[in-house]
Amino acid sequence: MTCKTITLTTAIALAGLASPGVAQAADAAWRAELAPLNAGTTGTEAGGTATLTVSGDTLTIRIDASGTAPGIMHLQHFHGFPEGGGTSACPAAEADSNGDGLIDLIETEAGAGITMVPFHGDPASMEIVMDSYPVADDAGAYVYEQEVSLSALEAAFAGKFPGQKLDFDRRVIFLHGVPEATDLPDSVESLGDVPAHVTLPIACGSIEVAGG
Ligand SMILES: [Cu+2]
Repeated sequence: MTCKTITLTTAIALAGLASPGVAQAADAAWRAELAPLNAGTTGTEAGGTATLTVSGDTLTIRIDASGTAPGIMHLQHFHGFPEGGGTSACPAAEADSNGDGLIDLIETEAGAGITMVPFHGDPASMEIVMDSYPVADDAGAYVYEQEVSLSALEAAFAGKFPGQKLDFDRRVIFLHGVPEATDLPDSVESLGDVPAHVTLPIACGSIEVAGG
């Protein structure tokens, strides 16, 4: 009787170790609550929720956005510091270093770092200028969901930012973009020759490990 009980217990323990389903369910997840930026110019409270979920080699990126300018494409990325181990922060009002009333992309760099991984149709390409970012519907909302190979993204990321790992919980997510007709002062800076209305930050959130 005693012998039989031990055998049964051992069998259950081994089954638990061998079950791939258990390991998959325990994979990692992160979350960011996106709060509005430059709402005085956008005229809306852009924001939403982003989740990053890893299951095996699949990273699923999902962003539920609302309050964004309707009918236009919205660039979205995680930003971070390309060197060192610093943790990015979303900009506060003081980030408006030139005092023009707007926090432009360049003004976010001191606290948040630079554009790192694009959330469009092919994140592992690491190409920032693409036309496959999400387009907001007539109500100013969109849902972006993209699966990407985690190992491919890690390799591409390490190639572009040597010595850096994805380290999601040190990064922030930005949503960008206001209509072309938006009256922006000339002092609003952008990246390269990308127009300022395309890169103007409209929401930001810190990525944090999701509970559970
Ligand atoms: Cu960005």
